[in-house]
Amino acid sequence: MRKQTAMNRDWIATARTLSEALPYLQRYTGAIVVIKFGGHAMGDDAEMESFARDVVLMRQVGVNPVVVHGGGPMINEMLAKLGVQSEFVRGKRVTDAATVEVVEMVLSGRVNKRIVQAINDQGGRAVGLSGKDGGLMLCDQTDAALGFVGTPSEVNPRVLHSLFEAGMIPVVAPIGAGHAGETFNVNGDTAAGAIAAALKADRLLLLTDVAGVKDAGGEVVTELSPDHIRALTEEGVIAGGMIPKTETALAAIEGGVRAVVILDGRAPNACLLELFTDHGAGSLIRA
Ligand code: X2W
Repeated sequence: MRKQTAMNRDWIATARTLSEALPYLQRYTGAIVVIKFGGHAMGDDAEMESFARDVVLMRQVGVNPVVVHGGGPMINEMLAKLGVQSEFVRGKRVTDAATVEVVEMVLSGRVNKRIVQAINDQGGRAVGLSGKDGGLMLCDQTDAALGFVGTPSEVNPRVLHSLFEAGMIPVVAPIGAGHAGETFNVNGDTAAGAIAAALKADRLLLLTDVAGVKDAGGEVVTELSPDHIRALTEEGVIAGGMIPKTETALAAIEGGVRAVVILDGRAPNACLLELFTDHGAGSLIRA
């Protein structure tokens, strides 16, 4: 039943919000937005549902979203169950032959299909794939000491364009193929950056579990240039887990991505706030 008595003001605000979104909806029609959805940003079923709704809404208003996911915590859990030891060197998992089998199983199987299902449950049409499918992401070994960890050397986004044309939402697991048939474990941020660059994406959204890039006083910086990022890194203000994110952002911009946003994926409707409101979210990085 339509109610026009109580709560009148809330409905008026809802309509105004939609109206105010018009210029943003127009700006992003046909845009390619790559969303890196990290394992730490995934949260519980309610948070997954909220993320999926945002992605489906993007697609509904004419954006071409691509989800590139991680799943580090889920890999850790499975390795622990199987009694396989695992360690990280500079943010990358040392990956032997036994580990890469588990990584592929968890990322391309469990995590990828959970996201696909969540998007489909919201009325979207998601297609799960990894860097192996359609020759999407070929890799070289990053460093012999890391084993089967790959650095993308060739990204062929044709399969993604076919999915856009069919109205589908690609959901990509960060697994790459080697030139000699190897399977490579690729850091999720690295994979998202390489795919965004190959697509010359309008936006790369790096969803994490922190609010953005912080300055020396601990305040989130809402807009930064690559030079500003380099200065904050030299000063040691950008440190730890933020370094791979900002490195990915710089490489993506260098590769032709228009802008990168580092934002908290657990915040409600983080992607919509960033794309479709004046407020924005997190830290926007552009040249
Ligand atoms: C990552 C891939 C998953 C990932 C790993 O094995 O954990 C490497 O470290 P998050 O959730 O985005 O951290 N690969 C080489 O990146 O997951």
